[in-house]
Amino acid sequence: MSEGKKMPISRRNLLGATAGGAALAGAFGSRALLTGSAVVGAATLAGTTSARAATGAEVGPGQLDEYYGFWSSGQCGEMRILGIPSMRELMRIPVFNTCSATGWGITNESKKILTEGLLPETKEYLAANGHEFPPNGDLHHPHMSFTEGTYDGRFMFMNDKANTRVARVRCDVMKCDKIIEIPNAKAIHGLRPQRWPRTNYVFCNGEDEVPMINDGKILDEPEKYVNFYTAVDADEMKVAWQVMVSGNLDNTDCDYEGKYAFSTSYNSEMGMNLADMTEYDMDHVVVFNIAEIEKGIENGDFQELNGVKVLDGRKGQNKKYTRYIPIPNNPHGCNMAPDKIHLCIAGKLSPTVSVIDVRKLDAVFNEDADPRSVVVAEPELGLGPLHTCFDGEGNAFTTLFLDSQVVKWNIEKAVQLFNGEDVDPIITKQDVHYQPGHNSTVMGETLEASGKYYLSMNKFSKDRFLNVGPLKPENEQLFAIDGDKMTLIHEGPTFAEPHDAIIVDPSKVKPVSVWDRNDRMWADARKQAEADGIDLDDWQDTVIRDGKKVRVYMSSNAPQFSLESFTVQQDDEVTVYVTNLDDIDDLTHGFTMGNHAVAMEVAPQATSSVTFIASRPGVYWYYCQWFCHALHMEMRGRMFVEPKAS
Ligand code: RUQ
Ligand code: CUA
Ligand code: CA
Repeated sequence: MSEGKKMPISRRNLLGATAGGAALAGAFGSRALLTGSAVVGAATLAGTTSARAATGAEVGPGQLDEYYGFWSSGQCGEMRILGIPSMRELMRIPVFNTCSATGWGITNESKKILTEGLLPETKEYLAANGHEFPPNGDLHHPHMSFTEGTYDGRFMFMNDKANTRVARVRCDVMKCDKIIEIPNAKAIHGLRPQRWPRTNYVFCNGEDEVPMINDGKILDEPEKYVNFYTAVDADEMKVAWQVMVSGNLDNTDCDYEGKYAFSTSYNSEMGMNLADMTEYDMDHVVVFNIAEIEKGIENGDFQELNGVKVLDGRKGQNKKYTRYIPIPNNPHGCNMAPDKIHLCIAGKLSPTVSVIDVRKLDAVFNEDADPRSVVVAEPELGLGPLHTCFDGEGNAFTTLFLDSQVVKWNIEKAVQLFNGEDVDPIITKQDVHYQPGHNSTVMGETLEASGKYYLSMNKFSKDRFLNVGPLKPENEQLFAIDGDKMTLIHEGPTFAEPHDAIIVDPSKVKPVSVWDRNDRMWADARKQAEADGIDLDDWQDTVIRDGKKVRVYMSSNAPQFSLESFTVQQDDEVTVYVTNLDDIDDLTHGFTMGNHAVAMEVAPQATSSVTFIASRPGVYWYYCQWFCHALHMEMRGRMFVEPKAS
């Protein structure tokens, strides 16, 4: 191998816990290592169709899937819904992106959600750059709300690393209803809803540290850099509190008791470059004591920063809010096992997973026990461990990025090994293609975890698909788990770039097929209609002039808009409200105004609105953009813009 020349030691030794950090990072990123560990054309490729049938995972045409999959789309900024085990993509839910099909980022209803949670200084920045809201997002971690340790089907929560935002999607209609920007923190990465007693908080990691007063006066004084851990009130979608921490934050999880939350940090060094960030052999996991933090808020032990109550949980503050547990080495994944006891921290640059017994945390907080005393196992599993998921039977699956494998191992045996017993916790290793990041099992992050299917979200697809140019898709593989056997039943490309996914039993999620006419999504439209004397629940064909503002109310019934045409004056600000009066399953209409950059979805019984300036005189056709009827093409009408009197 070519890296052998540069570093005359084997990469397995090199990645052992004792090697120097910077050297490790060099090896981790090296091109040669990346390609060297790929298993090209492995036997697992063959016969996935028959494998699917053999494992009972075949989903024929017209058959429904067993499970929902809720998918991140990374830098595409949307959430996706897949069917498991077919891996068919069922829907895309726009969140941090814009969407031409649904009008997300175009309609007044979506623009309100995209803008109302932005900080004033962000709005100023965006205005200076010709935006109303960030046109991009980077959605890594979608997770469902919990009640008593399992999914309750109310909401999905997700992060935007790119613009430091947190969003919520309503699971009844599968639409985003809230997006907030998090003050103080930079780059929200890890995100996890509280499990117990219910999701009162959504825990959010700020990945990037910045000077405490970030006003352009401080650059190279790392001691003045801080990082923020944020708890968002899940019902209100407002920041409840923040804790200032030492080191940066990567991934987060919490326990099954509502007592502790946890964050991994790969930069305990507070380094500003790669060499510095990998200097120490040990980084840490920060443990947050929820009850003590709430007490601290109550007792006024906080400072107010940009409207947020911020507690000081930095190292050496000797307060009860946080503890720092040393963990090797630039750790990444942070995953709580459904046994309610074991927290698994993936070592990334260390070939180990550090297992923390959360029952031992009380002693660390109350009796100042040695923080490392909570580590009850640290099995060596392979190279580049990133994330762990669980089967509900005491076993864990950890992705090995560098080895391009998943390792299935037994938690209890790992504890026994740590205690000096002669046991091997590793059950099996399975090749995947290639370089896996996240993984998931069915209901794996809940008390109802099952090992039925295993999802491997691989970062590289290389030679697995027809070449589509320099930019390659990612590759996702689904395995059926039967005892200790893992059988590949699906692999398929995905566009940029699913990071994380959860697999949810359909008994937890009950979306509607037709909107409630009183839904709060269009409360503003309803208010305006009332003021204008319009009944939004009935046939509408009214144009209201209000100075330079014109409000056009129309309803739709397949295959017709109630207004065949309407007339406005040049430079009027026109708002079109369309209400879909059809209440039949799957009868969505749309509204597209030709050459006006206006398009939106209007699902059964929904109201949507859009506002634009009619700056060009002439005739413009509007049409229904969702195929709804045999006469769908005929579902159109004209806007007539009269020229300004000169
Ligand atoms: S992180 S590959 Cu953005 Cu979820 Cu681990
Ligand atoms: Cu209505 Cu197409
Ligand atoms: Ca480090």
